[in-house]
Amino acid sequence: MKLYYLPGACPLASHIALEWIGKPYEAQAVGRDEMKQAPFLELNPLGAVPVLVDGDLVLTQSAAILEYLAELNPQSGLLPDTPRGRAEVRRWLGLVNADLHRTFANIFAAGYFAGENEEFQRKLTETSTAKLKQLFGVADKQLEGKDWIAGTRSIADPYLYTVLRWAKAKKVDLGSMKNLQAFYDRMEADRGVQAALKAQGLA
Ligand SMILES: N[C@@H](CCC(=O)N[C@@H](CS)C(=O)NCC(=O)O)C(=O)O
Repeated sequence: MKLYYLPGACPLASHIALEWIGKPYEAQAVGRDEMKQAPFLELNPLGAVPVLVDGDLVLTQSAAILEYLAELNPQSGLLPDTPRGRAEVRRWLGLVNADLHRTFANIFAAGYFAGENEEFQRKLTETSTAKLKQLFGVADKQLEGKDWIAGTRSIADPYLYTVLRWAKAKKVDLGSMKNLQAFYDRMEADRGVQAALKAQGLA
């Protein structure tokens, strides 16, 4: 099984999940230019990571990869065994993948979405930052009295950690969100998280 990644980008979530699962895997860094050219485009026509290759399966999309890894490895406990438990995990995975990650894209690629006009870019970054704070606020509230976003450790946690790293890099002020800060600190202290960060050259 092989995971293609760009250091610090969204595949970090799958990388941490692979560490938590504890079975052998390969991780292959891909450069930004390499992603937009053959042969990588044959793996993912969108020219993006993550890509997970498992035998003849070439899987893209973080949420699909994370669920696949969890379902292949039920002993990991990363996806609960009840419909309600799985729905909870998917709810928080959805918040991270479809809302937080998507909103960060506006900031990372402001020039792409807002065009050359710097004022449009500034406005897009400002409104997206405000939206991120609202979304992180929901996660912070959910974490009150909990160690993990869905109640038990799941595939949603490494993805939440990954976007929290982006919040720090982009100086999104989450200073008042104590539960998220405690979650971030717990994840930083985790051996699997440390191993994935080290493998990506981030620690
Ligand atoms: N919806 C996809 C998004 C994948 C994505 O945006 N990947 C980013 C890294 S976080 C990427 O490869 N960006 C390179 C680019 O689009 O040029 C997912 O959830 O996996």
